[in-house]
Amino acid sequence: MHLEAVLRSSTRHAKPAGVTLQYGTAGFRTKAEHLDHVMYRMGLLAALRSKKTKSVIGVMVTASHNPEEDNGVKLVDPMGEMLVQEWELYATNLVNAEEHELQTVLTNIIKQESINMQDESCVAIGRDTRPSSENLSLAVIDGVTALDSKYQDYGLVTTPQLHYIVCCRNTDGRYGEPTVEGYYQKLSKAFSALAKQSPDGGAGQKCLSIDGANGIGALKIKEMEEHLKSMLSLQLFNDGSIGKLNHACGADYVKVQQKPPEGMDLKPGERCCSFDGDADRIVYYYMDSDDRFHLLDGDKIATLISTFIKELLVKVDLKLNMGVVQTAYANGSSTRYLEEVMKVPVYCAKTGVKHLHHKAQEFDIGVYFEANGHGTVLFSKTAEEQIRHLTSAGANEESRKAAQMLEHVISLINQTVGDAISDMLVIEAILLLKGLTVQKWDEIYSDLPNRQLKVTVADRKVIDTTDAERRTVKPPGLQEKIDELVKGYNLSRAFVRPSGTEDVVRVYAEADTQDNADALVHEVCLAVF
Ligand code: 16G
Ligand code: ZN
Repeated sequence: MHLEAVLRSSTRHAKPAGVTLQYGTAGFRTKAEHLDHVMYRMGLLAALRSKKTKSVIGVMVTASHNPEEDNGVKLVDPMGEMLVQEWELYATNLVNAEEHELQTVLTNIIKQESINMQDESCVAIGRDTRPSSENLSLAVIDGVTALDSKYQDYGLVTTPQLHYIVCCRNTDGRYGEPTVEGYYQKLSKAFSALAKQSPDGGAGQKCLSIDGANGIGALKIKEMEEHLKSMLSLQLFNDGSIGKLNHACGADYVKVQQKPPEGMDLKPGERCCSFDGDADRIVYYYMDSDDRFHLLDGDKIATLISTFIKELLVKVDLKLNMGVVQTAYANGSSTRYLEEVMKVPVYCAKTGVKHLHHKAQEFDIGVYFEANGHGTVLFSKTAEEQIRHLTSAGANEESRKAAQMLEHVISLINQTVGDAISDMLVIEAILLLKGLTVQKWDEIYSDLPNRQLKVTVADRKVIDTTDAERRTVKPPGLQEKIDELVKGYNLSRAFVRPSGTEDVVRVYAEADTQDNADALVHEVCLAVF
């Protein structure tokens, strides 16, 4: 075993004694200056995971929508999915081991997983545009090479691009070419094929304004745009040239604040969208002629996409089951619309992509979106095969055409993880094909007014939840209090949950009016103290 080399290099990435972190919902996340040892050790763990799975493993350096001063790291498993849960525990143990314990913790993982250290390994590394990301990714590389593992540094990529690349590398190119260029080609080809089917070939569609959150998404959408040629007219704001990453902009800001980002010139009726800091989330919005802001969040996106797919499924006459997965944050109106009007089964999962992704895998076609704009569509092997078969063997022209459209949607959607660029292209294609304006899309159903706040408490772990985070079981009496408060309003709902990424408790409420939603959320906040 080469652990001597590991320990030697570790002195260059020494862990400050006493610091502890947890591999949370989206990996490790904290102030960038506390992450050097974490990166080094995640490099080690990625190499071990690669040996164990005999596959390429991804390491993404990013803190997504969090402030520019923060950073973080997450591992990507062979098929481009999130790291399996059992290894999250190894990650936490490895990162929290003091220097003198490092060897023991590593040896334990190797033993427990029966890893053959002679096996080959390879790690794919990507990073966002944060000033700290480059050095932190070098620390990852030090960890990877300390275990004699191979690596490929993909440099500046969006999180979903790295997930895509990892999946391609492990499926012999069946998912696509494992490069950023291959990603652009796959997506632009599929988008073009869909756009061509629209009544006027897309000529009538107005320009889309994009808020790039001053991050990696802005950089990459410029590259994507070159591949899209004139098929889609885009105008980019917050491209990183002046503004600070995620500062008063980006998908999270727009969703939580329920207002447009700064740095964007919004004209009434214009279709706009915001990416988050690593481009795995997207939300749409527009201003109406009365200067009122309208948000089309992950729930509206899920509704648009699942309705479109369901209509195509009817045309191809395939009995594939489709389900939509949401979280507790899903607007009550969206759930009602999907279940009652669309007759699509809806499931609620815990917050965090891995939970939604996992649930969505149970269906032939699983559509999952968090209200915050993270989501995608998963097609089972059976679904893909049946659809492909019908592209040539469909009963009639209409069915063949619908099957072809579904096939292009399969190519256009990033099935490994939510992807702002890919989701944007799917949405734009649907709007084109259906001849929908953003206003018409918005009118499909009306959101219940809602508000979310965060409360800082001494220990967020005193709150424990059940029923996909919709009810609390601890501390005693809290749920009864919330139930009582909710009763005071119409069409109301509220829940509290400990954040998985910050040291806070999140509180969400919805009700018939914005005033009532605001009043309810404040009352529930007080009950949490
Ligand atoms: C992470 C999750 C996101 C979730 C958010 C909730 C991934 C890739 N990202 O950003 O899906 O909505 O955490 O944060 O899983 P919270 O627990 O702090 O509310
Ligand atoms: Zn993100």
